[in-house]
Amino acid sequence: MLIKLPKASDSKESDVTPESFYLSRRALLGSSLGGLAVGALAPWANADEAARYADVEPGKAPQWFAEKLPQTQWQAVTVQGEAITPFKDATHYNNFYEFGTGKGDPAQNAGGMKTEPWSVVVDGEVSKPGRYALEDFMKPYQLEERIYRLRCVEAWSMVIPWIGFPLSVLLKQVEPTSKAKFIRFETLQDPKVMPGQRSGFALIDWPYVEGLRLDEAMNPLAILAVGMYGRELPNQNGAPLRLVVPWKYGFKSVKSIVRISLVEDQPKTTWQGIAADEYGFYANVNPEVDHPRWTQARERRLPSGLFSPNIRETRMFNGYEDEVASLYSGLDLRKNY
Ligand SMILES: Nc1nc2c(c(=O)[nH]1)N[C@H]1C(S)=C(S)[C@@H](COP(=O)(O)O)O[C@H]1N2
Ligand SMILES: [Mo]
Repeated sequence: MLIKLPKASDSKESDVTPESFYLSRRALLGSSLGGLAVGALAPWANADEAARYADVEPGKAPQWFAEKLPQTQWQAVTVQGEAITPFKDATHYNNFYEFGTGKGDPAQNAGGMKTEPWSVVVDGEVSKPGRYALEDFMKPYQLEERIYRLRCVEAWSMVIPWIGFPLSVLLKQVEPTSKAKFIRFETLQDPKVMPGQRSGFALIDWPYVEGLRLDEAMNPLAILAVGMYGRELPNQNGAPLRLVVPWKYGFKSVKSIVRISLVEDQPKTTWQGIAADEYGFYANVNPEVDHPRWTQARERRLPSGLFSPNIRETRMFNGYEDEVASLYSGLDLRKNY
């Protein structure tokens, strides 16, 4: 199923500048995918690219993922003329407070989180609630690659090739009742493996919770991701299942999900609990509404250094205005930040 998206995010394969490419790496590392033949290689994955984009570390994909990957629809959505962030940056500059507050902490500490077996609960206002082993949960879904901008509220950004499926497909399947108005997500809570949950970091009331309005969740850009860079998600990026909503600040894209609930009332989210005047429920990327302590008009695109800070103008809805602006017609985006 190819989702038809208008101009801004619809593009030709040649529009993506694959700075640090990964697909061809899969050709070299077929064995890392459980010895299965890797099909559906993009036509531009030639030997030159294989040499240039060799920075993706292979992972240990669970069987269900290795079996699904060859049927993935590659580049179902891309960005135009912007380089994909190198794998190393996307996996070593993270926010995942369960594993510490430093950008390098998740890469260092998340290895101990066991993602197999994993179960997901779907409950609340749905006709078909359930508790699923992840491999069963994933059975109905066809994987797609979505290359999206990720804009953190801290004014840095990346371009990440996710692998996942539209949240709307899950929603249609579980059949929200007429009372369901919002969707609420919960991250794993396990102080044994998550040092951030046992340290005195009492600012956060665990587990990490995020939510969307139901119509936002139904937007074709909202996905649940299980992979990135042609492989499964690394733990520090929210394995084995995370949300990705590219038009919102990164903190909405909750990681390592164990529970998905359809609810009547707007969920109380983690960042609202920390500082409601700084982090709102909507959290739409908006260059015209500054954070109380810094401007949101610009962002540092990673990789970014002292001598090449790589500053860009931040775009309304992170560049996805054509696709999502209609969700907010009549809503005061200054009040509903
Ligand atoms: N459970 C959980 N999810 C989370 C976070 C977190 O601390 N805990 N951080 C959020 C923030 S602030 C950002 S910017 C993104 C970062 O995703 P990435 O590390 O995969 O780039 O994850 C979001 N999801
Ligand atoms: Mo963030």
